[in-house]
Amino acid sequence: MNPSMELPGYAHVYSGKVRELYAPIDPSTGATSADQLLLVATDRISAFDFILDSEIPDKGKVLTQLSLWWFEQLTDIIPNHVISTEVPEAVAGRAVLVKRLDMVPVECIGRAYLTGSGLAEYRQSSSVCGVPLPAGLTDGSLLPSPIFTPSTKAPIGEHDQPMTFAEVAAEIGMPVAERVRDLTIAILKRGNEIAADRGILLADTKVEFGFDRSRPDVDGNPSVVLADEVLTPDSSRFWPAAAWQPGRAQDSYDKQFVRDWLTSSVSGWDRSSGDVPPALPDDIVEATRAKYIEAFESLTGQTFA
Ligand code: PZK
Repeated sequence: MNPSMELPGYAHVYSGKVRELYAPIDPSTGATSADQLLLVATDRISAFDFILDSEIPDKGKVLTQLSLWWFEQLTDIIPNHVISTEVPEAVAGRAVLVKRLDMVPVECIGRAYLTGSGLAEYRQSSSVCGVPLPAGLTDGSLLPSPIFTPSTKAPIGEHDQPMTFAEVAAEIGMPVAERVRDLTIAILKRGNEIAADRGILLADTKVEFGFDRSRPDVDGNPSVVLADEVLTPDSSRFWPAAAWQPGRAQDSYDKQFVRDWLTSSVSGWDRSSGDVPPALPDDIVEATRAKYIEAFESLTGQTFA
């Protein structure tokens, strides 16, 4: 897919690493909508912090359909920003028309298992984002209960910095900080309750919230709405449950073939060189596509059409 393709009736507003944001144009005034956005998931894939030259066919469709399914599984926990899946034919299945929100300026991360930057922080301080943890945890350990480990929203290319809960509260106010913390944990818990039966562990997840000014809550404040995509392999670490073994780096459900090939001698790529990774061979692309479809079908019980 073209990184930011022309979509008649829509103005391109932003390019993410693997997704694109558009705003509908009002046909009578020619103005871009102030209350709607079109979120488009491309087939781009990242690995080792690079956007690869190879795309994974249907990845954007699979992740969009998975996210829509999760939104439905979460409606008793929180309303979401989805307005419609009626979108231009060129982006059918991979785009969603959403309500434009005032985004909460914090990355809301929940962790059920310890790995990645959370593990690094734990090894330094026995805590993550100010949350104290028991001794003896290792890479891949199940945490005693899911924790909220927020971070700053850094511009593209820069790295997010961990925040304490007190820092979040100072930025967005204590009532909203408590609300997004509790929601992040509830979403991750519900996700793992559902995924557990289906061979997938959700190690951690990043969720995005926004305020809906048109929808005041019981106290008259703008209500908090779940935005972006939710519980996809791009927003969450998916681990194959059967291979889970704390004490080592876990296999990635979706990207393991990509990582193994890129770091094998046959790829000719040296991760420490700073060079961009080479294009993926067709069999790695196809095996990776099959993993995204397998995750969708295992979780939803539906066939990916
Ligand atoms: C919003 N992003 C991230 C997503 C990208 C970038 N409902 C909303 N209202 C206002 N803003 C956003 C959303 C949502 N979702 C999301 N940035 C702003 C993002 C997809 C593609 F390029």
